[in-house]
Amino acid sequence: VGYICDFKINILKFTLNQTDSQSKARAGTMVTDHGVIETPIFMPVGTVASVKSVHQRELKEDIKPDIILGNTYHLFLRPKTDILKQAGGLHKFMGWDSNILTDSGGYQVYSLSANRKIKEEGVKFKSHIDGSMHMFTPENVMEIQREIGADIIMAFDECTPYPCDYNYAKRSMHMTHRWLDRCISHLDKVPYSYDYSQSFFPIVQGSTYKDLRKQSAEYIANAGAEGNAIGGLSVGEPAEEMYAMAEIVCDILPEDKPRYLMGVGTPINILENIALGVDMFDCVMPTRNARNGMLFTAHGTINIKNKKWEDDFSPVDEMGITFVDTEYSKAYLRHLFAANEYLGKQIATIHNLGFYLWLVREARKHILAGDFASWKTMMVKQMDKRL
Ligand code: PRF
Repeated sequence: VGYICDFKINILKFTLNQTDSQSKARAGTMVTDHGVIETPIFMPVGTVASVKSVHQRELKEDIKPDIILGNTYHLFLRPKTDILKQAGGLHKFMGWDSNILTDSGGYQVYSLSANRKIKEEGVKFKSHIDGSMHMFTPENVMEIQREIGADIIMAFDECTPYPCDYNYAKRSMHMTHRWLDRCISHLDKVPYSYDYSQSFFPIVQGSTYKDLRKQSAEYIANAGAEGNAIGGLSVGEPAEEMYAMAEIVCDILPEDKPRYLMGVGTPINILENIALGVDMFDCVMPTRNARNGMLFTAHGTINIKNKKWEDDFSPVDEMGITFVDTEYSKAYLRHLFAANEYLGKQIATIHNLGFYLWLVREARKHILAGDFASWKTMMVKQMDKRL
């Protein structure tokens, strides 16, 4: 009693508000030093300190995600860690004062860089920007993520490709586990770079093998981290296999910690995985597909470049989740894409992110109301269409 505490709290607070009785869906609340995150949540991807084609103001006021994602791999190469440090961290650099999570580079280094060499020590890789050579290790990736300064930072892992033979998947999983131990022991030695705390999430691997997934989930659960992630899925395997793996893993990961399924997915994938007990998602799909003219709606997907929209003056989306849905017509948006105007990509991105955030907020409402399972079944059927 009477202590004046001027340091920030070093634990991610996660409260389960409701668990669904007819599925394994959960509604929760996380609290970090940058605010509250209501789950289930979708995190828009802001790879290079920018959610592509959306102003931070539109993100904050119209799309309203409680958290966005950045990538260690990209930020390390450009603008480089030193610039982020001089700026006072990623939040200040990009003008985003809400939550940020950074991925560790444990995926981007495999998908983007040429000539990568994976060894026990770490991964040597060639920059996709200027061809320069670099090395990521569990230790330096923890240091880099401290300096970038996200609220949630990720373990350094190897995301196996699909398909992946059993022996490779097993060896890789064990290496990811050894890398996790190195991440954890190194984190203890590296203080926070800024005046707020960071939470650390380890990542389950194990490809599409049930026994490996179980083993990995047990190992990761044992680490006792503040939240846990599932990696190595949505890499080309059939959706049913992804769901089967997510279910095995969710059943083992601790109930009282948030669960993050990395790089997933379509609106349908998200609802199905929420039903299995996943709380957090990220994916480039709403932003990347928007830039190609693909819109997600509650009634299916639209290719706005299609000639059929040429003289359709109805609103972009009758639901009107964000301002772009009601202020512009499909014909106008189609015209912007036909003319290759920047504004087309901006409108489509705001629409798609608005829809994804609406979807997870609706899921939460239905979990709290107790009718999530039937709502999910209805929505999955309704969204599985091309308009
Ligand atoms: N590991 C990391 N990031 C990721 C993945 C992973 O396995 C995936 C897999 N879908 C997306 N992002 N570190």
